[in-house]
Amino acid sequence: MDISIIQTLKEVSDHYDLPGTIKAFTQCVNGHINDTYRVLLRIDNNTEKEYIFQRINDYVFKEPVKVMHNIKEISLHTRPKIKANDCDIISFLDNKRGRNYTVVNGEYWRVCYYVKNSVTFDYVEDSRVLYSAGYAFGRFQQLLSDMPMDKLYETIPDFHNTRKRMDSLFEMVTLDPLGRVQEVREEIAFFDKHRELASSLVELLEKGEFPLRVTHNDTKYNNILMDRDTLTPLCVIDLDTVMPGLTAYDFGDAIRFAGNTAVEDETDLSKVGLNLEHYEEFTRGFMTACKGFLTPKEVETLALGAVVITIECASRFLLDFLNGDKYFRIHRPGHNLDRARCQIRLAQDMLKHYDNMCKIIQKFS
Ligand code: GN1
Ligand code: MG
Repeated sequence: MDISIIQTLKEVSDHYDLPGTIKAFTQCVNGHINDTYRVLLRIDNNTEKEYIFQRINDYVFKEPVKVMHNIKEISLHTRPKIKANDCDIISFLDNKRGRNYTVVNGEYWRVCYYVKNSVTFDYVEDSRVLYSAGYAFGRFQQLLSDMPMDKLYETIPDFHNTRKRMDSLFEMVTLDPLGRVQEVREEIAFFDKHRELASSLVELLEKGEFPLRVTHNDTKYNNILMDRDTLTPLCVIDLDTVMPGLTAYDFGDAIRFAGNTAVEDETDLSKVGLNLEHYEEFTRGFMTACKGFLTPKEVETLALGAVVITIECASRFLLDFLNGDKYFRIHRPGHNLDRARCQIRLAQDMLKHYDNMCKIIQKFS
């Protein structure tokens, strides 16, 4: 184990009034962006307590202080509304200087409690998890539906501006810094064909057809801690990208992940597609929690959100592959290309099922 990381975790912990000393830690590997450690503190001979220590990725988040400001604001807004047994929203501990982040060796760190008896899923068959995930992300939107938008920074400008995402991809194709474009002609043709569709929600927003809302913007269900026994949602995590956005993208990104019949980076594309039963269960949970505040146009564009965000995500993976894998952490050569191909296949399958997707939303609206 890297000795310097132990040293760093100790240094970080010194900035907090924690009740004990570090006894052990493990690295959590499911996120693509930040570095996350589960840290065990020894309090006395009989007591131990677990925390999460996380290093913010400053290649992705150029202004970590603004990210942490947003998280604090969300916490202040939602805290009074959340009752004892409700699904919570993660917040970070204040350090000895009253800040919810700590800088060590020029790196930004934050610390929170480890939520006991919690579990996250990268792939699941149990429909209770789908309902829970839909409910948790719908409720998240509902809790923030009256939050003044001007309290939040746009921490990654144009994060889900799919028109700009398409432009960036085609610019990278022109640059082709590593000569990888020749491998991905078919994939590029897909984006060429769907470039207009990908921009459709951005256009509707520009025309004022639906409102901007405070959204999560990274609604994979592994960003919800669930109760290991009951599978009810305990806590929404990964608030780094909470900022003004579209409900359709939060719904859509969740479907991209939860509705896939395979994992996000499946290489056997015959396994990849939209699971309509999972889609329906997620939608049922989401619409239950969102009752009363979505506009008819927002409801009408939810399914479109799933298609558009899946195309967007595919484009981001492909761009990163062409650019030498600088943004998303990879675990094998070609990993971002595998991810892109999987997302393209999923988007194609969604297009085939599009009418059904819309009907299911109508059923619960
Ligand atoms: C990244 O936090 P993490 O690694 O789960 C990314 C999301 C992508 C997702 C794809 C800040 O999320 O936008 O949808 O990977 N986060 C950021 O799995 O870019
Ligand atoms: Mg994230």
